[in-house]
Amino acid sequence: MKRNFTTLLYALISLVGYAQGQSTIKIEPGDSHEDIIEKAALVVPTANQYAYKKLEFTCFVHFGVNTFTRKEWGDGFEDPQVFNLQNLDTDQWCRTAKEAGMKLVMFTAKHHDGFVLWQSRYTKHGVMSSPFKDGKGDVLKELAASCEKYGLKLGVYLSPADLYQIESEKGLYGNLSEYTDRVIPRPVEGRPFKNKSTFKFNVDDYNEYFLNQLFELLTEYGPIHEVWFDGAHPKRKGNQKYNYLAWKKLIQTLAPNAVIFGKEDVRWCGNESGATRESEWDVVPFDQDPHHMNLFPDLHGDIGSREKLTNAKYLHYLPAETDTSIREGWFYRNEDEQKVRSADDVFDIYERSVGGNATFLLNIPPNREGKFSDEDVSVLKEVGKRIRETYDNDLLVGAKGETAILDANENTYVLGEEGKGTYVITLPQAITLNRFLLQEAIQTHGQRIEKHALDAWVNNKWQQVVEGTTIGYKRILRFPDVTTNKLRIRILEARSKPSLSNVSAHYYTARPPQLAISRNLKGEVTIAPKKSDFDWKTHGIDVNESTSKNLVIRYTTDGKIPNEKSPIFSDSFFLKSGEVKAKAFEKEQTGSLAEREFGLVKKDWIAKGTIANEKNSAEKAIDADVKTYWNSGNGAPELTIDLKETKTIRGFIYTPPLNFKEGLIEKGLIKVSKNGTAWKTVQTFDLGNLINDPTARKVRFVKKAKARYVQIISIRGAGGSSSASIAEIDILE
Ligand code: FUL
Repeated sequence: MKRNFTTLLYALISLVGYAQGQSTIKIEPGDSHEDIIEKAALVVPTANQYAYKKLEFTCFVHFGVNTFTRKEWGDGFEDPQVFNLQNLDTDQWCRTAKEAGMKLVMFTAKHHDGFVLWQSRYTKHGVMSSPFKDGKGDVLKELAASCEKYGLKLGVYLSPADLYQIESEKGLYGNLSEYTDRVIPRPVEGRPFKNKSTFKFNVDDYNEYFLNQLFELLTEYGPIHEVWFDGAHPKRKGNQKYNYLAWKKLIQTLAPNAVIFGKEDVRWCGNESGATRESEWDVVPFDQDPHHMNLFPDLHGDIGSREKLTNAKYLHYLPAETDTSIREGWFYRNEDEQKVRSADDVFDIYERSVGGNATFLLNIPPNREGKFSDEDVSVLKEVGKRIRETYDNDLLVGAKGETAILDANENTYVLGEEGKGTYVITLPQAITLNRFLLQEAIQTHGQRIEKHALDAWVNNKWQQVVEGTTIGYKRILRFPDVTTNKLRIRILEARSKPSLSNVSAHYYTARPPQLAISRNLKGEVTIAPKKSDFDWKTHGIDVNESTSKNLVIRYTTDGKIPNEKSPIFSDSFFLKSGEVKAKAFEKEQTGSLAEREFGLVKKDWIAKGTIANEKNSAEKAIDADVKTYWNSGNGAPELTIDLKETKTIRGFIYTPPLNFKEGLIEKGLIKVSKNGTAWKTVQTFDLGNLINDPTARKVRFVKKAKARYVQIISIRGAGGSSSASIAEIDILE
């Protein structure tokens, strides 16, 4: 009886839900696991979230004092004079973003250093005190105008962490000020607002400052479509709390179409390297009602499978955003050392993120000329071209089957049976495809499909081409070329009745694969196609088998770009130290450049340091395996390495552990010695954003040093950690 009643109730909820956009559903005491899964199938995005999902590909722009100081994280002590911007071409940013197929620009109006890039009334630490247009410039204003000109939406990143407000004498961050009723915006003489709304909140000084600035950003730069709250904090002070519920009230009133990142509208995907989940669920379990929550912890790993929903108190629609940078690091540093992702790489992330039910936010950091650099521009143009050539051309045009999924209309859909559905598509003539795109009717039915497969009619029988898990807003299946005149989609597992709204077939002209360069402990270098490019080959197909027999890999070790005359890589070779560059050549095509710098061979080195346990011993820092790491535990956070011979060294590469967040060396010191007793300090170093972006960091010495012994000492661990950890240390000759 209960079953029938609940079914009826859900049918009702579902009807009401569809009409109202039920993006959060409460779990009632007594709801069984089955009931929870049925409820999960009813959670739909809000209108703002749905519009946001449709943006698909968006542009992050990190710009500020760090662009000029060449640092990853500023410290709040920057003199505004360093922001010596002579030229600014926001039209070029927007033109490029548009050509790449991006739909929104997300701008760092204030990063963690606290320097503001608009004419704020509430601080002097920003463009108003810089040489840029004699203190009259407003980067956000110019960007907003360019966005309008190119038909792009605008988003603002306002960092809650604010080192200027932490470090400066009269800084407001964590100043222990009283919570009192305050009117937002606080009037400033001679600078009236056109927008006359006011708000009253019971907040402290820093929250008031933050709200005043949000008010400026949301009312004076045209419609804002996304507000980005970064969870990263280089430092905290005075137990400063954030009154997010007040911030939200302001945003929802002043920018009613905006989604809020890092809170209850959009979530961080969990990494900054462009990694994507195999199953990206939009319906996430919560212990409390997310609409009343102030703090939103980052979510990692599996977050939405049936198992994860078991103990939910609330089910909430919370889509993922995949953010990564086109360059190493988030801010522009230089042209020669800071590597830029290839078009192959960006296109691959595009297919995995947009085609994996996430929104792709790619960072393009403008240079000190106020422009996107040429290399970044050419990569973006190429990516845009590939997206258009591949996805603007639907090979199913003229095909017969369920009209609702072939009509490219997001409002029509087919509803399957409970947990399954099979759809056959017949083509007027044979096509060759290697991409298949599927979309669920998430607007009305939410995300339901858990497993699906694509079959092709080949040699008079159905053959499974590929199998996938979740779909959601969009899934792009990638597989080797298949030629057929009949396709079949099978929904194999779903929560409730699956509802597909759109499918299309595409052909991507394969390029030579991206390459990965590695070196073992003995110094032997291997160059091979990068595995991640061959995701689809995890379905039983071997990488090397599928790589064309015509593929030739050529490489150099002299810094030159490999060409048709460079040596062919056939077997591993020994490299004492230096840089390897490689390219794949296949028929007339040349692949993208792979490059990697190696330090001295570490085979004979000896490393010493205190340890927390045997698993994380000192030699793990020099074993040429980034998956293992040294951790000092409670002992001194320092590691001493005996290179076994005296060398002239010019820097080092620090690789932090990937999945261990203790002891990441944010500020450190390097000492050298010729005999192991008399030590000389070479220099200190500062590395930012290690917790969220635990990638290898290169530190060049200002002056070369002679050393047989090298000591790395941690002065400050990320997040206040007192130990030191190293996955790998490489010493550059
Ligand atoms: C991180 C920040 O610390 C980085 O600097 C960058 O802004 C990135 C998008 O988020 O957490």
